[in-house]
Formats: sequence, C-alpha cells, structure tokens
Amino acid sequence: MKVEIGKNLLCANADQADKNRELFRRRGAAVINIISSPGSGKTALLEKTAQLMGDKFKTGVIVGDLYTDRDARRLNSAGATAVQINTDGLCHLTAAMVFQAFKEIEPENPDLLFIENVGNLVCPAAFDLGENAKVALLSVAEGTDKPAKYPGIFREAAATVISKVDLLPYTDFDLTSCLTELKELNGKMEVFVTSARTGEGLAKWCRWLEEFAAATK
Ligand SMILES: Nc1nc2c(ncn2[C@@H]2O[C@H](COP(=O)(O)OP(=O)(O)OP(=O)(O)O)[C@@H](O)[C@H]2O)c(=O)[nH]1
Ligand SMILES: [Mg+2]
Repeated sequence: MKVEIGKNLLCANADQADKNRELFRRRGAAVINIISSPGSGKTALLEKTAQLMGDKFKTGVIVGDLYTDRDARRLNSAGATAVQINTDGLCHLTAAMVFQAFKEIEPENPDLLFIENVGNLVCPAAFDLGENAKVALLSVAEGTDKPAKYPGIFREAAATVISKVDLLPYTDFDLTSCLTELKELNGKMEVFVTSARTGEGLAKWCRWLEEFAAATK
C-alpha cells in the first residue's frame, strides 16, 4: 500500500513537471534545479551569480525552504527576482509548488530561472520539477566522501559546484580525490571549483550558464 501511494505521488508530480517544462519552454526560460545539503552555499552562489550575470540575463529564482523568506530577501537584494516557497516541513519541492510560484515570477520574463531546492541531498533528486538541468552543490566543509555516499544527485546532475574553496586550508577535504570520484560517478558532468567569498571559479560558472541558456532556447 505504501509503495502504491509513493508511486501515485511520483506519477502526479511527473505529469505536473511535464506541464512546467512546456510552460518554461514557451516563456523562453532556461531552468536549473539546484540541490545540496543545508548551508552548503546555494543562496550565496545565486546572489553572486545574479550580480555577475547582471545585464546579460534576467535572473529569476524560486527558492524553497521549510520556513522563513530570508533567502528570497537576500536574492532580491542581490538583483534577482526571487519568490519564496515555504514547504512547512516538507523536505523537497514539488512540481505543483513550482508551478504556483512561477505565476508570480512569469511577468518578469526571466531568461534564466534557478530553483533553489530545500537543503537536502537526497529527497529533492527524486522530484522532477520540469527543469532543464539539475546542478548539485557540495561544500568543502561537508567532507570528501559525500558524492560516494549520496550518489543519486551526482549521477543525474549536468554540473556540480564545489563551493567554499576559500575554506580548503581549514578542512581535511581532498579536492583531487573528490574530483576523481565525481568523474567516476558521472563522466559527462561539468565540475566548478568555486568560492562565493573570493569569487574564485565564478567566471567559468557564469560562462557555462550562458552556454546552457543559449543551448536551451
Ligand atoms: N567561507 C565561505 N562561506 C560561504 C561561502 N558560501 C556561503 N558561505 C556561508 O555559508 C553559510 C550558508 O550559506 P547559504 O548560501 O545560506 O547556504 P544555502 O545552501 O543556501 O543554505 P540553505 O538554503 O539553508 O540550505 C552562510 O553563512 C554563508 O555566508 C563561501 O564561498 N565561502
Ligand atoms: Mg539558501
């Protein structure tokens, strides 16, 4: 019984995700679903991205958190158009939530739409939101072993952003071995080594986003 409920839930979500995908296509928005553990730096990366992409792209963000609108306020201050979803305890976003939130952002006609998922490396990977690509984020403070222990999202992601590399000297994170494990999990994936604090790696990340947006149109 439990399995059937789970299946129905995922099927209903998949149907709505297809509708979202078609809507995003018609509106000319390239959509990226960003997935990582809590606090690994999703909002910080998107704040910097919105500032760096500035004139080139209209950046929209749909941001999911269990509670508070703090991330949306941060992102709006950084120049993005951000809409907050509060899941009230749910550990991931669903396609229906994103559909509702997109209605608020649609009049702004974003060319690049990020969905910052709820901080969680596991459940969000199971829910298609209608995005064109998933991007995983992993901070150097979390430990080198995370891709091997939570492989699902890294296998699916078009790119992984390794964040907070300014903290490398203060951690035991082994960048070389992490890069090797990521390559083994998903040889096609782009990997960016970044710091939102120092700006390292962000120009390369933004170039990739530009190419991604152009290829998606
Ligand atoms: N040193 C350093 N700190 C960072 C960097 N990026 C983010 N932080 C800090 O890490 C903390 C969490 O960053 P957020 O951007 O809020 O992380 P998040 O993934 O959006 O968090 P949730 O939305 O709660 O899952 C904040 O105190 C940031 O200032 C970075 O590149 N270097
Ligand atoms: Mg955040």
